[in-house]
Amino acid sequence: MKMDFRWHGSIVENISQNTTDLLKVEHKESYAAWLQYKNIDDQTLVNNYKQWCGRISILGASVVIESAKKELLLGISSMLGIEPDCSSEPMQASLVLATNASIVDLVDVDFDQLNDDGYVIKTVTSGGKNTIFLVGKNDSGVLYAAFHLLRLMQNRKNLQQLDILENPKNQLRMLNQWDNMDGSIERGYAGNSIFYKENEFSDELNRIEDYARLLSSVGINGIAINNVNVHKVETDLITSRLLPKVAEVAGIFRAYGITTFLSVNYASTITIGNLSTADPLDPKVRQWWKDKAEEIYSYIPDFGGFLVKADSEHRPGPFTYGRNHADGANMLAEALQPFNGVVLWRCFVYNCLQDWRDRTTDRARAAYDHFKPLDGHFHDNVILQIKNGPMDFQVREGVSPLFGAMENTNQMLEFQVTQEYTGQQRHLCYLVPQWKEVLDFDTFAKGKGSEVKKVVDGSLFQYKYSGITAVSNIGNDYNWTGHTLAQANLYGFGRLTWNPDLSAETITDEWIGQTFGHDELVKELVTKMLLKSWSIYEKYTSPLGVGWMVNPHHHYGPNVDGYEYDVWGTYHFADWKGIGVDRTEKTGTGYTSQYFKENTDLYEDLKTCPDELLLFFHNVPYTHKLKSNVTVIQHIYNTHFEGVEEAEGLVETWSQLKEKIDQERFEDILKRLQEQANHSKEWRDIINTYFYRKSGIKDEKNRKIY
Ligand code: GCV
Repeated sequence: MKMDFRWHGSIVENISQNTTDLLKVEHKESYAAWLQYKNIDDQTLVNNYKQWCGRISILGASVVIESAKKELLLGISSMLGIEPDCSSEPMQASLVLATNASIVDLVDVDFDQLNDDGYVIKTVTSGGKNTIFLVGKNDSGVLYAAFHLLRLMQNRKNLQQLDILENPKNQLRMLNQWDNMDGSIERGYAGNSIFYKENEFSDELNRIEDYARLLSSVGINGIAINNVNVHKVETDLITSRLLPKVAEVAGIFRAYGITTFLSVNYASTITIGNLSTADPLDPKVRQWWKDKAEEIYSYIPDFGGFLVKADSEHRPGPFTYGRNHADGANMLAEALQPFNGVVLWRCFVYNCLQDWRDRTTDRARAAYDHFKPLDGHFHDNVILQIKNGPMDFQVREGVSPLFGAMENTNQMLEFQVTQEYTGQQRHLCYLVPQWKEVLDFDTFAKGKGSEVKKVVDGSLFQYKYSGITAVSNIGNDYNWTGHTLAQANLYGFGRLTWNPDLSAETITDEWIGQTFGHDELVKELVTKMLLKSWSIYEKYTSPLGVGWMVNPHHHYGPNVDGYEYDVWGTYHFADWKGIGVDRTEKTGTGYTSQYFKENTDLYEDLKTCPDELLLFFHNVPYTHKLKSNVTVIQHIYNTHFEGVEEAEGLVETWSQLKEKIDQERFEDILKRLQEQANHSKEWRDIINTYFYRKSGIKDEKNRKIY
């Protein structure tokens, strides 16, 4: 069936009807996320923008440049109601798109300052004629420049005197899908996979294209399209049965400057290769992977490489054969090397069945203990992918001490945009402020000023490959992310991978302007809600860095003793005397010694350890006084009461915007905030009651604790 429909004001004809098309019509604001391209109603501004956007010249031809053109035409026609003329003649144009190679004589720019994917946006006035040049170092740079211009227009910025030069700070800016081929998503909270359905690829390719647009608009340039837990069916992704489909998806992403990667089963040689071993030193195994790489590249010549979870949570790995992780990673690296592919080797390696009663073992130590001794042993096309914290994406935990600890091994950082432990997109938890803290954390690896962001942008140790990746938070829900405000996490992640120095305020402001428009009250209140939300969530869930008090397995809702692998006792070591994990060198697990001295000293000493991480590093009596002069137990009570009040405050604040937001998004968000406020009471009551019973100490303010 054919239909016509409006995509935000511009008429798009003859598009065959499928689910995605209907989503775009029926849920247009929710679906469009931050690429709303709403009609601009300020006529002066429209007239001003029209002088730049009426005649576009495009120099160069490639699928990526074609995407830039498509996006500009869509954005301009939607916002300004005009259909620009397009040509390849720069002299007559008001907007010129080009790579620097094709434009070098026309615009006065020092192109040597541009790195791969970088771009210049410059307004040039000559002979009474004004032109905006969008010039990329490469084709992706042109696309990023187009998205940048559209961002400026969506944010109603003046285009009169643009002189912008942007280079991405990180070379690899990736997302990891934890999508399974049965259509489910591990830790997915926004419906099912947009990639797979019933163990086949989805045929809704235009949904994947819209995802690519969203990602490219914030600078993402790589994606691993299947879960790191690779089951039998996904092991087949690297076989001739499914590679044509992978290639089709890779083609969609390629047009948006995004390289496709696959998560692979370390034991593929056994599962699909008819070998009896996956020993990385076995010549037959090595040859199998070399042949396999060649086959993959025959389908996808620019394939990015493999993402691997090995020897972790029951996944196979080199330990089975008495080999180490350098042996495992290097075997794959060797196979990918002739094609310039890379291995993203995860450091989330730990023994999930370890005995916690022995207080010298500590899951937090595991990544460093396994990998630090291997520094310098990995091939230069291996990148170690390290979670931001040593445990697992908790509401708050220390920063992984592995960052900066391996001078001779490429490293990249892994965040989790999907809100596994942070409210599962039913609660509002804007993670940009948390990620900023991690990126700005000073490792002291080369003295003061050795922040994590400088480790993972490769500049501290001149890594050949490095970057930032994250677990995505999208699914096939009509608004992509379940909670509409969780779109801000995806946006913010992308923007931070492009430039970790952007402030949370800038990112938030940009996102709100594009997503909800420019009403002052909307800006003020949504900014407040987003920027406070991590702290609110932390208050009613996880005090002082203790972490993990969630229901086992699904990780939603309060359960103080809920750590699933903790068959041996409690994770937080709370008893009648006190609470917290002693990770000190002196009396605990020795984890603090994995940091460089400045941080070891900071965390080791109770007097200097920051309150918000106190229970992550120390076991203290409930009566221990925090720097705020409040006791630990009183802090637990206070923050849980405050957290509920503040969660209720979110509902009130949002309610003030009823007349200013379209009905669907207003109500969707309101419902989620109401659920959050109710659920926060359950958290408060369960946690306060638990610690009241454990400690026997009353709330000083005599509030009701059950
Ligand atoms: C993909 C945590 C999650 C798992 C996830 C794992 C990982 O343990 O709960 O769902 O598995 O991290 O990052 O590999």
